Amino acid sequence: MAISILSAAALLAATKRFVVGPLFFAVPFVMTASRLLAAAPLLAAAPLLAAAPASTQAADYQLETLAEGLVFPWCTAFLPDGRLLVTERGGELRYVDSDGRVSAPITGTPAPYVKSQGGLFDVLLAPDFASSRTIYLSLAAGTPTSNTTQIVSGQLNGSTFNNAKVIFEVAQRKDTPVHYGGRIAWDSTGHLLLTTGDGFNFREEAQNPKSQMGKTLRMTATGGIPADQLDTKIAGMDPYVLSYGHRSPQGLAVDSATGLVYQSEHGPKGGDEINLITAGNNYGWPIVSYGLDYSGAYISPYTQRTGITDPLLNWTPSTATSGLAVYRGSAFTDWQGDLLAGGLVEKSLRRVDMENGKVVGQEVLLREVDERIRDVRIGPDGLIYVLTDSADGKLLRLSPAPSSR
Ligand SMILES: [Ca+2]
Repeated sequence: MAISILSAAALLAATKRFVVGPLFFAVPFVMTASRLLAAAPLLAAAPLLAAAPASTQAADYQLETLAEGLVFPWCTAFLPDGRLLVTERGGELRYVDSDGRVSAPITGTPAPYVKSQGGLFDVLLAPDFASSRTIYLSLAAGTPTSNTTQIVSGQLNGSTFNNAKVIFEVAQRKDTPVHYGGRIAWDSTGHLLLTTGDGFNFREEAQNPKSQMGKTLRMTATGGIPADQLDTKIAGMDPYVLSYGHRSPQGLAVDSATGLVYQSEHGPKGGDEINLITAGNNYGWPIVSYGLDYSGAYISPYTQRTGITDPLLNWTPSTATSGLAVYRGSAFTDWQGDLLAGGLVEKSLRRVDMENGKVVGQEVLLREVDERIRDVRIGPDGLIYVLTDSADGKLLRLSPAPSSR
């Protein structure tokens, strides 16, 4: 693949999510009546496309700070003994116990490439963790001029991580420290899913069938090609690819009740998306985007095109969506099947009200916390766990307010 040098200005733009500029068309697109009509069903389904937040019902939940002093925490996972694992982007993996005590770093974990958005990302337990002690870590790996997204497996034994093994890495390497993807999850068939980004400077790779960048990838627990890999119906498609046309996906969640796979990704300036992932589908980037420029005009004239799957919803302006969960649990009885999505820039947790596979409303939570939200997970107790994104990052827990129980 072509390697280009990312300028300091572009890096700043990538990091701070400033305007990226026109994708294909120098002349700003003006929304026409016909396009407005075409967009109407989506607008109706996603009433919060405008900047005004929906009602915040903080009284419905109570908030506890379980732990603080985490340095840019990225992901949390639940251990069978009641403790949690937390990754920090700088490369540390730690335990948090039920009293909120944060352990020293677990030793033996792989050293990520730490720069800008790069570092240690997700931690995921093997389904047989109780006997195998196997966990999976996703991370940025490599050097400033040649880096990629990796998955490393190993065994967690007390304060050490043993038998570290790279089971998969994105084949294409790049020279940018951004847009790694890096979310991992088990699908309903026991295969491993990985989101990958477009590397910011390589957005055409998201449409390149031979590239693993800008995709959702599906693999076996040891990083192989699944025997039942679904036919993507595209000649020459990389055999790991489940879906393509993604930009910077930082949320991935599998509904434990239905097996449906949801993914969230950052748009350029606006156009953040939640997608329902179907094998073989093209999600559009960079051919279509709901992203806008500062004038409010469309960057691309295309928000929809034949053969491209629409997002379930898009957020314009961007929330800078990060972390995604499907609520299944006994604590919030009215929220079954709803999506929860963190927002870094919006400093929010969005609850997306789902009914029969459709978005019927949204609620903006946690604005009172005034923190960038990096990750959201549902605990085995049905409570909602959230990580804030800062040098003094917090692990928060939401439970129903006593009055709403
Ligand atoms: Ca899209």
